[in-house]
Amino acid sequence: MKASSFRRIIATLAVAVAAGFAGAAESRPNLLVIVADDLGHGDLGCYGATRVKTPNVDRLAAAGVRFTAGYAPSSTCTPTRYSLFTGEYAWRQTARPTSILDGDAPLCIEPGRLTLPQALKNAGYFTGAIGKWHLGLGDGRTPVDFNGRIAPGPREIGFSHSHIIPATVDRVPPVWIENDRVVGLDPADPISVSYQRDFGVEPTGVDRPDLLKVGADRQHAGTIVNGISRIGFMKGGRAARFKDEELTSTVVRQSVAFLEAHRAQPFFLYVGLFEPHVPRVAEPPFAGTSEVGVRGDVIQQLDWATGELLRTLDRLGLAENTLVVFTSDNGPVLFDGYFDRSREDVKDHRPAGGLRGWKYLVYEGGCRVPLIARWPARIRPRVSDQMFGLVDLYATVARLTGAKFAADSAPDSLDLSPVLLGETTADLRDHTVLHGIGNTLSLRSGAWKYVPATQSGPASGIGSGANPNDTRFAESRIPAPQLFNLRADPAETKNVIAEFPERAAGLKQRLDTIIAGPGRRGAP
Ligand code: NG6
Ligand code: CA
Repeated sequence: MKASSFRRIIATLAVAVAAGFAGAAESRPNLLVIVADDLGHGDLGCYGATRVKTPNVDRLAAAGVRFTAGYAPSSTCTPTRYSLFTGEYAWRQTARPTSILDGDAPLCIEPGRLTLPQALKNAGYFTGAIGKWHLGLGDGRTPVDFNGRIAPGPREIGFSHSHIIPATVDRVPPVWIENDRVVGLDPADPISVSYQRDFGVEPTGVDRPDLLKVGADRQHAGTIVNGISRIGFMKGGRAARFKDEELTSTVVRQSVAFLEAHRAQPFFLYVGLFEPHVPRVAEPPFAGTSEVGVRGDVIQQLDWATGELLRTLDRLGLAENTLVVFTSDNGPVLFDGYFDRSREDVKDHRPAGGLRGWKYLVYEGGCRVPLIARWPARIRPRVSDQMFGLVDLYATVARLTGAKFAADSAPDSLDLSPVLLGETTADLRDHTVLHGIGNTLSLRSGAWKYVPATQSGPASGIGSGANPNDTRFAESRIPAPQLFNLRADPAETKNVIAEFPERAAGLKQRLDTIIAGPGRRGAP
């Protein structure tokens, strides 16, 4: 062997050994997971948007891996976030409802379960959840007591610290909960909540539309808080009610404080941003700043919030070894109950980036979401077309952090760390199941997508009070099965099932097997 080759081998070994040591000791990354709400595949500059400016998220993407085939396992919030934290498809779990939850619904993740936050906590991480929760609170045996201790909640599934809103901004009660207590509650003015009946003491969108900042449909015409009628009814808790115009600043302030407080130990911070979900209310500096109306304004606000978190990591010297994941819980929607002109103002901006369908649906527009991961220490900047599911974050992070979890505790989660780190160009996830309202499921496998017919329509899963005949949900009724070739037809325009009946039958069988199976780490 020539001396130069020998030297090269020795040098390579030295690098490998050094990397091995780093892997064992200080390379355990911090984890910051930012989940936007209803942000579409085409809503960011780095995914092609031009009328909405998102320089901060774009910079994040340029310094990390940007996935073009990132998937939310469901086209609505609760089931997606359930999967993110458990590594299990939400539809597998039938003991607890995981459809779009109301503000007084019970916790949908079993307390004590080895969730992603719990596994990281066990591994010595400080864990926090800030912003949108929407996974339920309380045990369901007694109604949630918003005036007392609210448990089980984030803490019982592994978050040491939390500062959350219970469900969606458009649902009562519009309050912050820190750990297990409503923030700023006056005991002399207790909160009552009902999704069935109006207490008759506070104005609603039905009887006092003159008080509204923005008009709403019947489902969103419950109790008026801060000039916005919500889903559901409440009374009391006046001092604790949030102002929509301050929500994002609060998330930023709380998140910055969390990062400052826990900079010295490994941490996992989950940040649930509210934009661009309804009701869309821009904080004053962002109002009127985009070319496409209020929905664009609040996306630009979300970009600012993301930038503040990234700047904090820089300031604290944490950026290099923090894995930042930025994504969305489901696809976009323009009209979702409030007449805020998002539909009228959209111009040629394409929230779903040209994909078919929207939030609520099993088509690509409902589930394919922006997904960006930055970890300067280990991830090489690039764009990846490999599939990556939000359900895979659990096993992937467990591998990267050394957190222990039992395989059966995250049955649908694949360790995609080689994909994340760019060590392979193979599609380690070669299929994914997608869930929509009405408990519809579809299967993407390689280039193909199979969409079964639905029997029932969207009777379940849209939350209380929703009108199943709403045109938004029309496409969730699928009269005959469909097959698409996403490589040739990414927008799912051409049902080719008549040309490829055997392929469709194969996919149907595979979907049935996955549904029937217990879920495994790996393909069934
Ligand atoms: C729906 C609401 C919608 C939104 C959604 C949850 C109606 C008609 N629509 O039921 O406004 O709150 O639930 O969105 O009630 S999600 O992103 O949290 O899943
Ligand atoms: Ca959502």
